[in-house]
Amino acid sequence: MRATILTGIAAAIVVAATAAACGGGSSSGTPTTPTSPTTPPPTSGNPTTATITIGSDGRVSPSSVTIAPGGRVTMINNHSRAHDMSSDPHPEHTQCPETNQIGFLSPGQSRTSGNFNTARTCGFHDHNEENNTALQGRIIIQ
Ligand SMILES: [Cu+2]
Repeated sequence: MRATILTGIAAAIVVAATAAACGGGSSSGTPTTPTSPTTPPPTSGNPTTATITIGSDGRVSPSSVTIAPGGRVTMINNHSRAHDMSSDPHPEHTQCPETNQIGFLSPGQSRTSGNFNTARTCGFHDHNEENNTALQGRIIIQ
């Protein structure tokens, strides 16, 4: 009689363990404490937008900007020549594809990047003047 009860308990434990194993992670069996439904992104205190101007002297100013994750950068071309603003490294432009949305800027033209969602540093350059350091800079996302 007693052995039967123990066997029954053992069987129940096996069933429970199997069910937990097959739970697919939906339930660990531990009561979950409700948390706030969405965790807001950490506010870094940095601005979500920044503007870089290519001046009449053919130099980017400022050459370095810092934005918060999710932010965007607008580049304005006030130079007399067109510039093709692209992500490092040249010529792949793969580091920060968001930068490549700025791309080719005719004189007087401006365009905004995509959203820089990942905290990192993104170098940029003029694809047509890849060695011109006056047209190089960085966008720091933090
Ligand atoms: Cu390039």
